[in-house]
Amino acid sequence: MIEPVWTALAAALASAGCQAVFGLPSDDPGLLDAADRHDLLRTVLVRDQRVAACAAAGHAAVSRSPAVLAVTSGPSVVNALTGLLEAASMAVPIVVVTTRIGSREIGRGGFQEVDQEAMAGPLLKWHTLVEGAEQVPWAVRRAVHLALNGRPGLTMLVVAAERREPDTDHPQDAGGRPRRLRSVPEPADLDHAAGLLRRAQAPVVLAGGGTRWGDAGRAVERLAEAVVAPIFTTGSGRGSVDETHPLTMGLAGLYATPPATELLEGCDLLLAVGTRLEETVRTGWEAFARVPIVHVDQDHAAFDTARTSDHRLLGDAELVCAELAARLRDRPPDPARARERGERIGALRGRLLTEAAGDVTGSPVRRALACLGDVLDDDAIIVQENGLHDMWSYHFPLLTVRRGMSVVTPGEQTMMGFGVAASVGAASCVPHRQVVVLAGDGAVSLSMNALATMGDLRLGVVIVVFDNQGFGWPRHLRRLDGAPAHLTRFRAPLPVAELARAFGGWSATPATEAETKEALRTACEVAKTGQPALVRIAVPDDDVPAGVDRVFSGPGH
Ligand SMILES: Cc1ncc(C[n+]2csc(CCOP(=O)(O)OP(=O)(O)O)c2C)c(N)n1
Ligand SMILES: [Mg+2]
Repeated sequence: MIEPVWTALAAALASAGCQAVFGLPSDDPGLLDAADRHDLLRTVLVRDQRVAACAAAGHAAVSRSPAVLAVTSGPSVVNALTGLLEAASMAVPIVVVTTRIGSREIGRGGFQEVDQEAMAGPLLKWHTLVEGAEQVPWAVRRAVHLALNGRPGLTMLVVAAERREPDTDHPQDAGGRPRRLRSVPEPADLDHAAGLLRRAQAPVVLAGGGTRWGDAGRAVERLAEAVVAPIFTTGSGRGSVDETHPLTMGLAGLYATPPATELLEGCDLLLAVGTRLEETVRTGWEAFARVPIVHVDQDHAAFDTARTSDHRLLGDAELVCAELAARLRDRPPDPARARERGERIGALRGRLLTEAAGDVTGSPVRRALACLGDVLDDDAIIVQENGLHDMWSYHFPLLTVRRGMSVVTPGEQTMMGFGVAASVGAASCVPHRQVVVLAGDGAVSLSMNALATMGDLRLGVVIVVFDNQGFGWPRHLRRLDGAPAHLTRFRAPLPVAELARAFGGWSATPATEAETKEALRTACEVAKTGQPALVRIAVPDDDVPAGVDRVFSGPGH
């Protein structure tokens, strides 16, 4: 029998706007069973809680609605922690629902007793104990409200599903579906920022993950047009702006592609929107340390983290950008200077588009990305890892993200094994959209059971595996340090292609450019029929992404 508390939870989560519950069954019939019976909830059954957490993150990143992760006390919740660490770093809204052991067993060595609040605590914005069905509407509402608002993130409900007297004193849910609350700074603060942008000689706009909500990406574009400034994104901001827009220059920092780097180094004012200015953004950007920053974020904790900002605007990315753009349209920057700037940006973007891809014949990864660009749907979902070779995909315009596409990237943790698992969440919730994962063979080794789940759920995901028979990133660092690389080689390389087929999928190992094109085209067709399709690209060690080469191979290394 499903306890009333679980039925109440499923109903409350659905009415709070949650669409999917990720997990795998444990001992008691609980949330998964109740969600399975609920018409408005999709139950996504995986085989590993770590995959469930990444899948929930992938779902939340694409759907922009809070995902639900169902775990239980003990190894179940602990196994989810790595994925939750990444999800917290991505700032995606997830409500974790877990159980608690019986109260008489607490502290007495009870079965699967674990201090889950202490273990998950640093990753959570809030958690509470739920002791009965009557407490559920309030608890779910608050959990979803806090997951969605400010800097989005994780909340946890610990359900003690013991029969006890109903507590009639609990507030019932009367406020409707929780939504993101948006605000704007004081007019004087906006006026000051507009003045700084108007007077800057070489302003740069940087769009972070906070610009992926609402229509913030378009608002960023309009503001950049009014200022006449190039737009860069962070890894998690990618997808908010249309990279075919003439002011976009791809990613900043480690992932910046020359010659766009010249704009970053020549910048005299940085407008940072919805970003915590994480290390990958600051890496390989020398001018960053001294450039004045106007920082826009809806979370005051984002300010003065990696560096002190010069002017802080607390508010919603879309609304703040719209306010600033209106001010700049009313009183535009000096037209001669704006024209000059526009010409320089246009010329650099022209060089970026023609020079960056270069001759791709020596780089199987770049060649595969070039071929992939031809087969991506207008609303494709691209899911990224962060191994050595797949980092090429962070370099615009080797991959160009158009309006309508979505990108799911890991946050600052860059957990190996994130991508394939996250794609399960993306694909299971939007079955009509093309989902393409870019991953290394090491990452795919950690994703075996996610492949199995794709077979279970008939998820037509395209998986591009850059195979160097081992852990290329640590291998690269060892090579630079003159240390032996054998620790990073697999003695028994992963038979990725055979594995995909074993799990009911399709696979190919193309060698030439023509074969790569054909393999990716077929993979996309196969995926449409609900079959996972894996394309294995053999990669040599020296196919090192431009940013890594620039930053990690230069003087001092
Ligand atoms: C869980 C976890 N462990 C270790 C690392 C450190 N790490 C970063 S990339 C990498 C190797 C990834 O190998 P693969 O997916 O094959 O990509 P490659 O670097 O070979 O291109 C490792 C071990 C990590 N990011 N996450
Ligand atoms: Mg590898």
